[in-house]
Amino acid sequence: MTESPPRTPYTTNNAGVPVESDEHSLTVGSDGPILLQDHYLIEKMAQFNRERVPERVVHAKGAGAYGIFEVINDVSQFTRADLFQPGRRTEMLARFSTVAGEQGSPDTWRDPRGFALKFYTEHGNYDLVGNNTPVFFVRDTIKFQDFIRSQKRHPATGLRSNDMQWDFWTLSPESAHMVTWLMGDRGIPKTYRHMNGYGSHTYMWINGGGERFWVKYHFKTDQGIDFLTQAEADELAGADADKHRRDLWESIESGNAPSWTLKVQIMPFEDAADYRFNPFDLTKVWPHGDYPLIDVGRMTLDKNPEDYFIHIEQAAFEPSNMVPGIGPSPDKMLLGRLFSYPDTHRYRIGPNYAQLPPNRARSQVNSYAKDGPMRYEPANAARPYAPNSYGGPAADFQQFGDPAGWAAAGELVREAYKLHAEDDDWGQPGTMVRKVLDDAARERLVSNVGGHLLEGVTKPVLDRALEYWRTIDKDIGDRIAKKVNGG
Ligand code: HDE
Repeated sequence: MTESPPRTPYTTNNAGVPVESDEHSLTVGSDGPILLQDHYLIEKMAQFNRERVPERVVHAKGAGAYGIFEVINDVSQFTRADLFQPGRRTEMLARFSTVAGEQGSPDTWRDPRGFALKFYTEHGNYDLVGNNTPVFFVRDTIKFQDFIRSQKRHPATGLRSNDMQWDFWTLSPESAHMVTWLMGDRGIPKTYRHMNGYGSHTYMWINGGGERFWVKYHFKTDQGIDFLTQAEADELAGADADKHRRDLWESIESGNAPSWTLKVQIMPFEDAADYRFNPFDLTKVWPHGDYPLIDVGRMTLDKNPEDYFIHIEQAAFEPSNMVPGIGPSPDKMLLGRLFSYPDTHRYRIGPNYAQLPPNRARSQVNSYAKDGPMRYEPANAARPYAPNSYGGPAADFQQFGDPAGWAAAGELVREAYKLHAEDDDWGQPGTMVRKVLDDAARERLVSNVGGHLLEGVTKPVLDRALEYWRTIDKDIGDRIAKKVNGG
């Protein structure tokens, strides 16, 4: 054998055994048959065939980065959550995404954007899994799966269908507020850096004295809101399908770290019952005049993932990860999500997903979980059961327990929420169109909706869609009808 020094690094197989060639299969003679004993060739092919995990059933296309959250204002009167205490800096992970598009779909399709955050706090991971909109299309979990299917591909053609989308939306009037957001400028952010993030749901904060408050989260982009017109987005969808992922990566890589300022709205616990809107209805916002924004902190994303698949494709966000000082609310959508996310992670990336690098808590994990595929951290208890007399972990309600939530009573029913004084499906979208949008934004809304309806939306759906918009705002509805009817 030649005495040349060993190459470093040298190629090995998955077991660390040096391989003999990166380029030639083992054969009988240079032109002969390939041999079954070519273990490395077989390993390469078998591994390749198993490289995919199922993509997320929604929010499949996205981008993410690590960063830091730092408190800038004392809100400890409202919550004892560790990450929101004065002076705290907490490492975090963020993932932004579209909703309906598959993994290879364009970043610039019109769609809400996911705004998923994981904070590695002293008391475990706190996950706030929101969108770039403060509201959502439906208000009961049981309709979510139907909603998503109406946004994806027609079962016969395998094509997306505007007719399916408007058929669902016009038969679900609660969608009007979110559809107004979606079809306006916020439906296609210029980049992930130029959009706000919202917790959307109402959550509960609990302070050190056990007092409860209702809270809504607003992450205001420090880059300023900016959007793409439909024409710009259509052009980019062809020119660069990964535009938003590229922008986030390159801005962080060049040291231009994007940041967002977290503000919250706080509602006293007792206000909820008689508030003019149902404060737990995810299709409604709390007007800022009723509950003004309060500064909390700043999140800055300054570190790109070393490996996209490990850190972003396998990232597992779950609204059920709530730490002491933070709890759920009676929002039917939130309560459904508390089940769904861990369920989807167990299916998509396995029962031990919490041990993967992006999901591993940075604080001590003393759970009694053990075994299961791909487990590699030992259960950290001498005995795999509680209670035990061998010093195993024991729950400490005294230190970490929060009030159990809220009072509930009544017969078991399947009904819509009881209406509050100003609850209806058209008031808030109408206010948005008339008071929040300016003339130019209204014009773009008319153009976006008209253009969307002209692509394959047919009677009776088309007639319902025009009525839907006239009910939101008569003038806007008439202008859309004029555009659709060739006016
Ligand atoms: Fe999701 N959602 N969702 N969603 N969602 C998922 O979990 C679900 C909803 C959101 O970057 C899934 O990991 C239900 C609202 C984001 O990894 C799934 C309901 C909001 C992401 C799921 C909703 C969101 C998801 C699929 C109705 C904003 C991507 C993949 C009650 C407040 C997170 C996954 C990431 C992902 C369930 C509605 C945001 C299927 C049942 C409302 C940002 O579990």
